[in-house]
Amino acid sequence: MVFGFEHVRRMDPVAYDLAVKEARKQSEQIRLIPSENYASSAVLEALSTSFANKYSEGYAGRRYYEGQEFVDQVELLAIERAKKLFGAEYANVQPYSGSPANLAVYFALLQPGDPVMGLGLPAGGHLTHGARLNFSSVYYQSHPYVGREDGWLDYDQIRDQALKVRPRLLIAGGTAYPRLWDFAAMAEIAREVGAYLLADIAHINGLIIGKVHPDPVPHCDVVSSTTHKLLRGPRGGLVLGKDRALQGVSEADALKRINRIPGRIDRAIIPGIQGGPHVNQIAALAVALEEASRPDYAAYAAQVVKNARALAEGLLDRGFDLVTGGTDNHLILIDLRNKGIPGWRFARVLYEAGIEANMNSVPNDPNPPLKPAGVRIGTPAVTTRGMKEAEMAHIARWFGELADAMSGEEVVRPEVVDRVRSEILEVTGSGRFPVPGIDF
Ligand code: DSN
Repeated sequence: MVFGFEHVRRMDPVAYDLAVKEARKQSEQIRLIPSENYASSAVLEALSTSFANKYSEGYAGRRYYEGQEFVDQVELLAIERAKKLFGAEYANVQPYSGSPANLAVYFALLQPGDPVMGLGLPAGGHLTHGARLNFSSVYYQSHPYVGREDGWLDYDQIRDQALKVRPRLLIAGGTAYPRLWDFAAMAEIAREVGAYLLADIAHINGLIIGKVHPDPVPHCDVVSSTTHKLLRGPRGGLVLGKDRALQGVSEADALKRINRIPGRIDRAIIPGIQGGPHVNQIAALAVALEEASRPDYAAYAAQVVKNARALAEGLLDRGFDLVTGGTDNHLILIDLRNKGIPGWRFARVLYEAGIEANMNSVPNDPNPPLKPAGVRIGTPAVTTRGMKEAEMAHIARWFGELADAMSGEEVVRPEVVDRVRSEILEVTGSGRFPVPGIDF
């Protein structure tokens, strides 16, 4: 049965059936998409509270609608918890998700046409870091940087490019970089060229909370994030950081909040790019932040990294080629060219066997984005289920067996896919690895 869906079942059996199928799938699979996770039952319940019914444009004490006494309190609760957890001087918890959070940063700090440098999409950046067709390259001048041939970032190379481009905004962060970010090095480059520095920590938020990744807050002008992924909150976004003055503002003007980054971020979010915040999402974030402040959260974050390392070692032992040769965080990027298997096809075969991953470009990928050479995997969701190094060894074995059962795009030994699928169902159905909010 699925958490609290009784009313949906009675009112709308069709929607109920789809929700049950999705829950069953999430429970039966090995979920390795590194940006996905399982939110707790408490977070899922908070999403369903009556806060979902309320409009609340504005900020605590400055709203356009009556009836905000509890909304104000729950938003301030989420803000205070976010500030404490990340050691930040301000936080805005209203962004609908990570992309609006980044849009707000651009809107707050830049003028249209300003040059921006973020990690290129094919090199592991995000759409909002300056990708073609995204607002970040349509309305701003995007000069993406890339890593080296082997996938590692080269901070000297980024510096050389920044000295030429002179970006107004430099972005640290990505969606497919398996190593640690050197925020201090990025801050030095930003300072040298007079850029604001944004750290987008959507992928690594939980590792920072768990202190298994360097902390961006002391180094960056702004930090943006999603609130799901490793953090295990609801789908949502967050902007936080130190309370710094805007560049070029006189000492006297810097005393006014609107000449400071927090004031600009607040104004960029509403009225700049959003209307009413999703207060139920903010309430659920408050719950997730409370969960992340508990001692067991640090252990979970550390285990995510241990699991990723164990999985990487198992894959290397089976002849998989990993971008940068391994991982320091929660994700692994596999380049399947040495196996002669297209990444997009391997992702599909993994799925048929019960493993959810996603196809992904690898550095210098000769293939188009919808037929990339790589597969991206990560350990947040399996770690939330309580899996450890022993289970990572099984997963690595399944990857090896499935790759060996293929020749190019073809599955030449379909019985292997069937066997792996039943082994996975045995593990996920054993009751040893429960999924929060789902009880089959
Ligand atoms: N969609 C996210 C990911 O999968 O990395 C990025 O926003």
